[in-house]
Amino acid sequence: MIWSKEETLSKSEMRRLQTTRLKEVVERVYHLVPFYKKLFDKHGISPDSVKSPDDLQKLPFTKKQDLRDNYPYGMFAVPMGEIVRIHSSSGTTGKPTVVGYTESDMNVWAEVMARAFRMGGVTSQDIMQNSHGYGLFTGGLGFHAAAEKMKVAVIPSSTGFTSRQLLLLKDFGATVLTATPSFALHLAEVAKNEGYDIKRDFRLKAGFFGAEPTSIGMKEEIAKVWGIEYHEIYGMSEIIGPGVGCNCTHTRLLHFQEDHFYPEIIDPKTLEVLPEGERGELVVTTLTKQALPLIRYKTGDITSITRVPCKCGRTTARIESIVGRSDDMLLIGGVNVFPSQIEHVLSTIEGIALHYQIIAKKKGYLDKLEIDIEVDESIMVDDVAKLESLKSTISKALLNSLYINVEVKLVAPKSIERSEGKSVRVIDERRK
Ligand code: DLL
Repeated sequence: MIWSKEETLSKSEMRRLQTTRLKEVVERVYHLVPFYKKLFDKHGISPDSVKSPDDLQKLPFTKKQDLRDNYPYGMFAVPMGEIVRIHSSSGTTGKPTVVGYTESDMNVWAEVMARAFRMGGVTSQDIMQNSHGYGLFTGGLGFHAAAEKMKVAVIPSSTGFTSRQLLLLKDFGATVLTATPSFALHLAEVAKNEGYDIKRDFRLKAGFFGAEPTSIGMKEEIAKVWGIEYHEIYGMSEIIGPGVGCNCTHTRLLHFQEDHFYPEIIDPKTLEVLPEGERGELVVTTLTKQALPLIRYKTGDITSITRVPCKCGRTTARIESIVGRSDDMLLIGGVNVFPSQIEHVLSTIEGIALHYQIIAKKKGYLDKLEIDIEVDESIMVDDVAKLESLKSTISKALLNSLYINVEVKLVAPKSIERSEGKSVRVIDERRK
């Protein structure tokens, strides 16, 4: 079941639509957003020199810092009277990034989310428990508004209150769960501890998870414990929120809603556009956004793109799951390490739980990586020989796959703090 005809356009039809929309957005930003007028003038670019997506490469990038410099509303292209919703993302430093939506933007958002829901077979017969945080984070209200528009009964349970969430999940009979992957795993863990029989007590058939890089192992674990079809959903507030990409049942790659968001993959160092299939930083130009149109927005997310058609019949470009953020990447003694690579290795090892914390430190002049990992409850914490052998297995597996020595510390079950929203897996003590 495919939600809209734009998902099945031929390459030339898609290109024509993107070209028309691109020309419009470039004109709009030049005339309506002083930041873009100044930027284009500085680079000697006139809006009418952009005639197709091939010309995008002439245009400069927009960075998160530009939004911060124009805090809060300086990048908006419409008067406040047309804004119907404001969200923001907290970021790690300084001021939040503020994003706004017109009514038309809200419709686009609901449309791309509806496409995603349809990829997971969601219909108006479903009941969706939305365990994303409600508030400035786009996860809560983004899922909520789209579900309502599709006439899906939505339970706005938000995050936290895990025992109560489980009670609702069971008694209200949700068939679809949406949450961050780490919260979905935490819910399953608490369900087991509280004596629920997951297969018998719950009616879930599918789940939509995203907002944080997640290894294949962790996705499989979530699908298995809940007995559901796992759908990954991608997005970011600046582009619209969740719904920019999602995988259908035929692929792990995420269908990218390229009639609304034009994707490019660039080399994060040289900033050159990379050929299809090569991994680099995702850059997005919004093609239909009214309130906050962005030209060549550097997302910081590392992925690759393919235009090979999918078996499901959708023709949209697909991206691989986000490997990590370029600013999340740890440089350990000159070796690039993404937390998701570490998680992938951990997910292949028996005897540990997927709850861990990565700590980067300096020892003298050298970088050191430490990982604290919870042992599985089945392991006796006083079985020293077993623990030593487990530690050695983990260190060897990490060395083989990442080419770095990692100091592994096994910690007691449930000793690492659980997250209700996006998990913080990495502490980089070198930044202090
Ligand atoms: O996280 C929107 C969202 C909500 C997506 C719920 C999916 C589900 P922000 O808070 O602005 O928006 O954070 C955006 O989160 O640049 C990525 O680094 C990361 N991210 C989002 N989806 C994924 C994903 C929401 N599927 C930032 N895999 C993005 C990995 C993701 N990382």
